[in-house]
Amino acid sequence: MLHGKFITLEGGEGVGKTTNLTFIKTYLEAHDISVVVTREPGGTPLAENLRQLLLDPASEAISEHAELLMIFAARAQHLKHVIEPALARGDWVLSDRFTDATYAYQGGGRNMRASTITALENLVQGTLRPDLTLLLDAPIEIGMARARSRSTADRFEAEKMSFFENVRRAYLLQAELFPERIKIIKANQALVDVQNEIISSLSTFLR
Ligand code: T5A
Repeated sequence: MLHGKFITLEGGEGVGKTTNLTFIKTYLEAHDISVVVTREPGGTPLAENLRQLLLDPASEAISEHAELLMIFAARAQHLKHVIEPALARGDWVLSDRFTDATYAYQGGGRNMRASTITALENLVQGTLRPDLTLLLDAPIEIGMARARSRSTADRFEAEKMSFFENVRRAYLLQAELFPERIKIIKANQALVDVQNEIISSLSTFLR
């Protein structure tokens, strides 16, 4: 039995996921909720090693299937060693990205079939899905400019703008398919306004 709630934060490059993670944790803790903050790809030593390989622009050309399987291999470790034990304890889990990112990047960006991703999702996750997903959405130029002002491009950030347009479209499609779970937050506004929208979604969820 999983007693905690599973919240994921999603969106394209530089939309403010990492910035808002601490804010959400603090908000939940103020409501007496114990929160485990984590991220994908990553969250365990093995999964963080896979993350490094996936993001390193110096990695050999990674085939689309290899990329997809590395992401789900990292996710399988993350679920078994971090997410499921935390939820079983009754903690809430707050993850910077999860499987919606796979539908967006590998599905939208790399044009892989949704049915292939769904098959791996069912294999690795069983019936586990996030309880709430906050999708930070902004025009891609805004997110890319923010991401580039902060660090050099990783293997994904080095993709063409059309890749990120497809990623954004695929995220918005996920939100259309799962309107009860995925709440869109407008990320192209001042941080305080972004955070007010986040609070509004969280307080509805808590009720
Ligand atoms: N990936 C991941 C897949 O392909 N498939 C998968 O299944 C998964 C799980 C992971 C990469 O892996 C890929 C997708 C990714 O390319 P990542 O580091 O998790 O990489 O993702 P990034 O999007 O690259 O993370 P970033 O840190 O670049 O973006 P964030 O976290 O969205 O943005 P953040 O919070 O760091 O903010 C960026 C800058 O903008 C400022 C911040 O201060 C910061 O400087 N900022 C704002 N400025 C003005 N107004 C606001 N409202 C602002 N909000 C933030």
